[in-house]
Amino acid sequence: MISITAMKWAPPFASGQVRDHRVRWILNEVGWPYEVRLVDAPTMKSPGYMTDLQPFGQLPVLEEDGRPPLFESGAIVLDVAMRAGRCIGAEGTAERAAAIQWVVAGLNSIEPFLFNVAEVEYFMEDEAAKAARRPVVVSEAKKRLEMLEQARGGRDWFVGESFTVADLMFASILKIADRLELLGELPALAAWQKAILARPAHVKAERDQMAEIARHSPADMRYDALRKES
Ligand SMILES: N[C@@H](CCC(=O)N[C@@H](CS)C(=O)NCC(=O)O)C(=O)O
Repeated sequence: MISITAMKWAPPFASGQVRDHRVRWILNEVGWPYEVRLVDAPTMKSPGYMTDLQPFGQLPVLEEDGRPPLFESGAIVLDVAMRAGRCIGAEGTAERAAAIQWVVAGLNSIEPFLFNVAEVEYFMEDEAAKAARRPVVVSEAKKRLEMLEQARGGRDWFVGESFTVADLMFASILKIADRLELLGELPALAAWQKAILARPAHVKAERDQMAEIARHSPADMRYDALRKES
């Protein structure tokens, strides 16, 4: 049986966006059943977790009988799609290479720009520093998103003639942009994302994650225990 790690609780800005939703989504797309192992902060930062599951004390991690655990949401999405032979083009084809290329591009060339904005909005406390940095990171992120939309060129799918992990990854990454209100000037890209997110496999992934988070409270993450240790 496959098991994936997910957070017991996450703040409202992250609910529905914690990266295990990508893993749930691809597993739902290919129809593989899985269990969810909810973890708190001290568990993620424990030596056992970091040695055996995720060296950076983060999630998601996919565990499966008879295989070493796998971390990095992008790696897990690619691995599941390749093993299932679904949503990634046939082995050895240019279509598969392009799907991998776009997944890596999403993670490497788009997501970091969005996180620069997220960092300012959600984590910076100094209002003056925030006001100085916000226009710079917002402008850079918007430029990247415009380039992405150019590259999509109005197509329904990033690769070939059907849904692939490239579409999954971009629609997932664009959730961050949408919540940060960075898609307002790109209505066609926003509409494309909305259509991809309407896939039942995603709707279930997001709904399940949000329901688990709603059942818990910040106290369940035991951040206090982490602070006492440090
Ligand atoms: N590159 C990693 C990033 C993992 C990551 O940032 N996970 C976040 C949740 S979305 C996390 O575990 N945050 C808790 C922490 O860093 O303590 C991936 O895509 O899996």
